[in-house]
Amino acid sequence: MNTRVTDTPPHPLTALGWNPRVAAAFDSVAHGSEHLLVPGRVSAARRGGSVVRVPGDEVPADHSPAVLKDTRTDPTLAPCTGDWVALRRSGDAWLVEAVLERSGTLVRQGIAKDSYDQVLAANVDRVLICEAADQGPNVGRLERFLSLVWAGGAEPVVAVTKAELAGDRLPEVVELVRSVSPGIEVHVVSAHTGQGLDALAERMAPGSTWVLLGTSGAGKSSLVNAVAGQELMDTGAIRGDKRGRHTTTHRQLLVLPRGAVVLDIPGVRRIDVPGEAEGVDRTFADVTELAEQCRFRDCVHETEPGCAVRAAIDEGELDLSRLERWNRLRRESERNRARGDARLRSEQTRVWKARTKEGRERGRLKRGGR
Ligand SMILES: Nc1nc2c(ncn2[C@@H]2O[C@H](COP(=O)(O)OP(=O)(O)OP(=O)(O)O)[C@@H](O)[C@H]2O)c(=O)[nH]1
Ligand SMILES: [Mg+2]
Ligand SMILES: [Zn+2]
Repeated sequence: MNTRVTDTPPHPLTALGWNPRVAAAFDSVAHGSEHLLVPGRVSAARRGGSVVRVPGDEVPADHSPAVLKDTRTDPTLAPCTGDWVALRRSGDAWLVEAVLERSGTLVRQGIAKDSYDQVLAANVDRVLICEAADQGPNVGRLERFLSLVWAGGAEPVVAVTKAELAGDRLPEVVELVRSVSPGIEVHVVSAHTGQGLDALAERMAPGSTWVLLGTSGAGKSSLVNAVAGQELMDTGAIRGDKRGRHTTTHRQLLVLPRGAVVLDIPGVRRIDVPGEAEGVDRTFADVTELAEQCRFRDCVHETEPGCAVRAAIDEGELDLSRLERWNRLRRESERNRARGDARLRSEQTRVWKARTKEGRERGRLKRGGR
């Protein structure tokens, strides 16, 4: 048998999460371009420019006119943390020429009539939802975060942070968090005492991208730094100089020594439930599973005979308040879906009108009109 093992070195962007899907997306953009393009991953993005990671370096890059034009039409197309982009050199500067197709995004739905969805992070595999042990926990908020994650196509993992601050209440807090996280991994951690950090670091495998989601002050950055520090100490590669420390606190994209990419985005205050019904349904998987066993398909789980949901409540297996929150979030999601649809329709009308106008202009020019 003629088996030849070719030892190809890893792609220089592998450490940043480069994979065949991204490679294909990049190729299709690069082939169609008149410029020489190189791939990079956005660490932090602002209105007109981004900070982009390229092999062995991090560079500031302006957004090209094409990207700015797309952004004006649809703000969700603007580069954001975690995005893969195609860059080109323009004199001394770098330009983001295109944003590559995304997978697994964390999107906050814009609810107001004239507001847009906001992409918080792109190309994410797992979202670590951080809920501080000393402030609740707020189960309603946790359910909203979970709906957002499921709707974006990533997998949620929950971290109860600042564990040591809960004191005797910790078991109760963790129990409450688990009760609203069916089938979801829950980590109990403390950046200050080091509790749970090894177990969490263990889960952050090479090649995967994680983003931390939580309110401001939940302890996201501290956790990232603690996990990174722990890992650095594990591998004995800790750097004592100031630059090493500066890196973990000021960048939003961080590569853990063991290989996972972590996006440390600013805290999120208000979460509107996404219009996709799937987000809410998966969050309440325990309730929806029960609902499937109700005698009537259109059971609203109030007074119907043979209602499996009510039966579970009567037997103390399901909390009445969780059923109420499920109903509330479903209604909200439906409302937001309708609003999103209306916004999309008005957006399409706007684009269509602009096109018609452009067409008329072109026709006029062709006819030699003024
Ligand atoms: N006692 C204790 N305090 C913590 C722990 N983790 C973080 N803190 C403190 O909580 C505060 C907020 O922590 P950050 O890590 O900045 O929170 P954040 O979630 O990144 O906040 P934003 O970046 O504003 O979204 C800081 O004062 C931390 O020192 C912990 O495990 N125990
Ligand atoms: Mg932070
Ligand atoms: Zn029912």
